[in-house]
Amino acid sequence: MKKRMKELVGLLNRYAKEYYTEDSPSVSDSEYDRLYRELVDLEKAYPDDILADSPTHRVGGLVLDGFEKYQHEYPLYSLQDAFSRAELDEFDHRVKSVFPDATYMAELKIDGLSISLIYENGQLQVGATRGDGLVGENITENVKRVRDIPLQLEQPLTITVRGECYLPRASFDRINEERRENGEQEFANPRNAAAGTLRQLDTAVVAKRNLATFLYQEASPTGRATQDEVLRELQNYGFSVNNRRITTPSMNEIWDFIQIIGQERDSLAYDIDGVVIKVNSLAMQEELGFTIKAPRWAIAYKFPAEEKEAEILSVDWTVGRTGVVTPTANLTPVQLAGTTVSRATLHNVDYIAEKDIRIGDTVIVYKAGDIIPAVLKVVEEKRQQQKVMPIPSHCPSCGSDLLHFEDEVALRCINPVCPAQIKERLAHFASRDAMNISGFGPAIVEKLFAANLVHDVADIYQLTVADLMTLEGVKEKSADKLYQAIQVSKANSAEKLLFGLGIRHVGSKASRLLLEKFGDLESLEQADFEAISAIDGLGEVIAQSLRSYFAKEEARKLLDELKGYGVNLVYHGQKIEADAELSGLTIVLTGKLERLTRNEAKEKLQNLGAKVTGSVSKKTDIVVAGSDAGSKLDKAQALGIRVENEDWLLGL
Ligand code: 0OW
Repeated sequence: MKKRMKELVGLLNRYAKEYYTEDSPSVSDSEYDRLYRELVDLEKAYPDDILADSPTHRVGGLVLDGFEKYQHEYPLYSLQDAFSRAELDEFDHRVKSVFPDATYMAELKIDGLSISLIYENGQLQVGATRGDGLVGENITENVKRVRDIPLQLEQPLTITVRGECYLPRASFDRINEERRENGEQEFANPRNAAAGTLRQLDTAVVAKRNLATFLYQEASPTGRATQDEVLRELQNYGFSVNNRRITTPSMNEIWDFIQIIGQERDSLAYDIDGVVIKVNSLAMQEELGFTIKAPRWAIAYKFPAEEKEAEILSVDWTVGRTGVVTPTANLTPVQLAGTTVSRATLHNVDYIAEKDIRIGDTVIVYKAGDIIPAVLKVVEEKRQQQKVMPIPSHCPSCGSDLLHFEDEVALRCINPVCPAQIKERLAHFASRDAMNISGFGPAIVEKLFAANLVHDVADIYQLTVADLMTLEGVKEKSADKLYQAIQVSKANSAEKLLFGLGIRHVGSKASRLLLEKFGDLESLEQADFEAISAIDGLGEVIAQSLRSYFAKEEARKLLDELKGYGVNLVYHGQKIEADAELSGLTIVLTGKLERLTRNEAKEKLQNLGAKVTGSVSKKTDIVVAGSDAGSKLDKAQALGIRVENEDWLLGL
């Protein structure tokens, strides 16, 4: 029986690949279904013999109750953006000043979401989202239902690969058609639809939607010398790889390619938002290294935003969590970048004054990337007798006087108990990159606040299931789930709590750096201005903002309350000791290491307090040179910089 099952799986996978990727099925649907049913019957009769790459894994629904976190072995980086030829030339100059003979690879920038696929001995083990680049979500069950992702490779390889998962436009239109019919909210664009689908807890939904991928990177060590070879290798492994690409040393040729793609863009079967340009040689990539979030050897040219004319019908003023009051224009609906736009931001009062934007004006609206649409300028020649835009003098939420500080563009409500600000603060606290309390979105916050059940974030932890069930539309099951999500959030690592407090200028990256240094929130609360501003990557603005936040009595009280409810204030990651052996030293790695990977070496040095950079300069304290080290070693010797080898590193 096992033989017949193997035969059927082989046939069915081949036919499916022909059907989904080459659009040239060699059998009829009924023949495919007959073979498929024979396999299902055999798998029912011999469940222990079900093969790992059987197509029956790709259908049917398990309903998960959440996604586990997945710690990436190899970080996923983002890309620096370029919006002009001049910025590409700057990139070209930076690269050619280190490698005059560099050749580039230009690939389409698929507008989907990044996924990471981990295979062991040829078998798909994990599919994960990018998350913040270090920790993503484990979405393996959903990834198995993306038909062009192989469940089993031909060779028993152990590799980690990255690519973009996207929704073809045709499937996007079909799905929105369905959603329109059964009164659901339509997806704004294919990228949101792909993200929404992959984060579905009901995997049967994923199987129904025709998600697809284009792979572009091998993250695990590859024996290949260039990106071009990597793409060919990925194709040989059975992955979908996008073939619209060129390799050339000339930025002129890249620019011509970009123009051609710009013309072809609307006729592609999927959305792209630009062209990714990478140094082709992997050895050169390694030498050029990374900034804190993106490689120095790659850049994304983003196509310019599409623009349309529209009329301003009215303006809404909304209060954000820091009290900033933001103007948003309601427009006559226009089609922009594949979506219907009827609102666009006017940024702030200075922007309105500068451009003299008035209600009734015809304006140019544009949509750049995934920021919300914005009003660019007024079409002067269409102006009639519109009156100047009335600027509110009182907060639309609490009625307090609004202030417009000299050194700020924003209009601000400074009432600390302004309802709109409290609600925004609560929603931010529960958001994904903060305490990640699933189900605790703006709608729930609205109801809790209206019911006088919460006023500050600590109140969240005194809510009972009974409290939650008093909310309109909240039944026992969802009250329970929400209550559990709140309790689970107490165990978060403290950088998520710090970010959730919404202290001005303290974002999620700064929160991680601060907790790495101080280890827990109470030590941070005691830390002085100098200690904070001395942290690499932070500065005086953040230090000042933290000092003034913690100087207030209610901040101290809030921490005590949260601690009293059992909320964790301690960082779970590796704390870097202040007196660590290498603290304050700037170190550069170059050349090939025998026993450590580049990332392991970098992590070891960072955990000892060193700052690891990609290029040698006067500020460099130590260069660690492996075998056949390149120009950086020469530069270090020329500058008389201390040079160490891998043994020194291992001995730390
Ligand atoms: N969206 C894409 C794409 C691509 C990675 C390799 C290391 C850093 C960027 O088509 N073709 N190539 C890369 O190369 N990245 C892409 O997408 C990235 C992933 C995260 C941000 C960008 O969307």
